[in-house]
Amino acid sequence: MTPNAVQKTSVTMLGLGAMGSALARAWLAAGHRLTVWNRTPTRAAVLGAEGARVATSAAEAVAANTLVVVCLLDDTSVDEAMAGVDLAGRDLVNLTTSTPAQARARAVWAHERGARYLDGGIMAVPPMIGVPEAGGYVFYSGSRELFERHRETLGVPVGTTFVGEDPGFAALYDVALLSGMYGMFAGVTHAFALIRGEDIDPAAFAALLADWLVAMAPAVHQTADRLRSGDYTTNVVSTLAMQVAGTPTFLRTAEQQGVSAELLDPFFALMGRRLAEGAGEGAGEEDLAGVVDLLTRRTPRTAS
Ligand code: FVH
Repeated sequence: MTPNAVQKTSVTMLGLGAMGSALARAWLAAGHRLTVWNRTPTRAAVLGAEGARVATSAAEAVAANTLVVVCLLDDTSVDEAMAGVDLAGRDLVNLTTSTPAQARARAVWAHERGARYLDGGIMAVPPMIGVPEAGGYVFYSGSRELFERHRETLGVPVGTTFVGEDPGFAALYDVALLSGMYGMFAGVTHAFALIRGEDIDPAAFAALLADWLVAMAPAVHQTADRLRSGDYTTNVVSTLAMQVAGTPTFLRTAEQQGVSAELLDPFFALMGRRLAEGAGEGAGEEDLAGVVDLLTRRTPRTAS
């Protein structure tokens, strides 16, 4: 290190699964001093051979550095790994996938133990870590001051996006984006099932399907505009009435192809209900934005 070089922040990493190991390697590669701990020691030994200091317990790893990053399987494993560990004065950054309620409870839990807290939701898979051009990032929420203090260090493995001081927001954004992804995967699964038994090249079909999904992606922004303005009917191109009228064609096609419609049925049922219940309010002239409100009204909030 040159005399004027600023010492890079030392990091403690708890959890060396696929994601934790990728994060750890990125900090090591960038020249951060790293202390690691993993429940199964062999995984930590691999990182030790690459230059990390290996702690023999979570408590020892947490004691080593102020900045402690946690990336474990789930919220229960965080409880188990951190049981009895002294967190006083630590800056705890929890990248374990959680529900918003779990993240909020974890923030309270950390504060009660004298730690500052940031929650994170990772929008990347391990091969995207340390590869800026891959476009991965982590949603952060909780203490903005803590985020700003560690923004540079947290940005080493993957991009950072702060989404608010509510510690549950990173988890909420994470789960919301992944829910959109699963909806897309459900449609893709059904589409491939429809052509599965035919003399159609899946690769050629995939090119058409991928292009179609990209062409439809701007509908996400149109939905946002409608939810913001409350105007669900201006400039509607494909009305709900027209789309509901078309659903039997989709269901009959599935039947003719010997494909279960169980992925389509729930969404079609919601579309039909919005049309029926909102008939007096002109729901037939809407597109699909009204279904968002239908879901919101009918889904109870749960505690965790
Ligand atoms: N991998 C992915 O594609 C996704 C991408 C988006 C974000 N997720 C979330 O990241 C968290 C960690 O995921 P991971 O891929 O590292 O998961 P695993 O490779 O299965 O490693 C799990 C680690 O958790 C440790 N662990 C599990 N239970 C306990 C426990 N009771 N006490 C202490 N540690 C525990 C496990 O240890 P070991 O099995 O090696 O002993 C691993 O270190 C996760 O929230 C994803 O949703 C990843």
